[in-house]
Amino acid sequence: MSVLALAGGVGGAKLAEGLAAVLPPGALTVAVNVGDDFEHLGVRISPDIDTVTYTLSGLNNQEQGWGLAGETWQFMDALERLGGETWFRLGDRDMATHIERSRRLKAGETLSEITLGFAQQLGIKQPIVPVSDDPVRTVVTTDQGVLAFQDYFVRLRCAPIVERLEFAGAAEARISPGFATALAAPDLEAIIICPSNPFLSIQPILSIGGVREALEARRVPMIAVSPIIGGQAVKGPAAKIMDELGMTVSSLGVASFYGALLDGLMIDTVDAALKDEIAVTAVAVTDTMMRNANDRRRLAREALAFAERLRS
Ligand code: FO1
Repeated sequence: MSVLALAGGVGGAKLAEGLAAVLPPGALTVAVNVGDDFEHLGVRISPDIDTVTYTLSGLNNQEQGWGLAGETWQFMDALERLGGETWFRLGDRDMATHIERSRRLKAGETLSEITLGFAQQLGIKQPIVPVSDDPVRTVVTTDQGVLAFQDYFVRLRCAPIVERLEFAGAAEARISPGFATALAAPDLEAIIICPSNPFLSIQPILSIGGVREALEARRVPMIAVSPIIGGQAVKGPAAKIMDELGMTVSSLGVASFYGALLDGLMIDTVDAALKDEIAVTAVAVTDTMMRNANDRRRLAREALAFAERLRS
């Protein structure tokens, strides 16, 4: 049996970790957003791929969600002394990832090959694949002008008011080989959209040429876990962006965002009253907060069981 998970940043990586823990090695493919990628200080940085890779290898900084545990910051301190840009925090160990990825890209390797190579080196047993090896860049049009994603998200701390999101290159970008293989797997049993920001992490994936069509042609259930609990995002600016884009800031808004694409939506017990209003075909109500490894495994098992119920 095989399962495909779509993930972006920190929230997505948590459920991906739970799924990786409860599924047999090789049964899970995690397809990761690349819209947050950017060139910075002369290196290529793929934050969502690194967050998923570090999380599945157990090396991630659990409090922060991104970056490595036990990190040191000598490089940042030395860069500061030289007057370099230090708004995007790059730890000393994290820098190895960016330098080695950049070296391999310049040597002609694809992002997929590099990502798989790093995962294998770090002992990860579930394939992690970028959704595309072609450039896709989230561009945020705000009241403070048009911003590259990390300028909006990190440098300006999501303060600007979002007017529009675009995913430059997405229409021309091709689905990556690993993503296409997972989608076409004859033993595929479920597609799970992890509780990542629907706009910043999942929409860039859906915007890639052919992805939405491939998902609509699926023969297995596709479910999403709502990243909004009680009108608040668990982490990050999802609620703020929903509000700025004029959407209902609740699981209702998430359901209407995904529309008919979903077979089921998992919402938190806090939002149980919304269950009957949600137009998605099926709604499961459970504790969707992932506070620790047990929570991540439990939610993963419940998501798989929910998909199983929808399949039969
Ligand atoms: N997020 C921050 O809020 N501040 C940072 O300085 C920062 C640095 C950083 C470095 C490497 C990396 O892989 C992620 C990093 N992130 C940082 C998180 C990143 O901006 C987001 O996780 C994604 O782009 C959105 O999910």
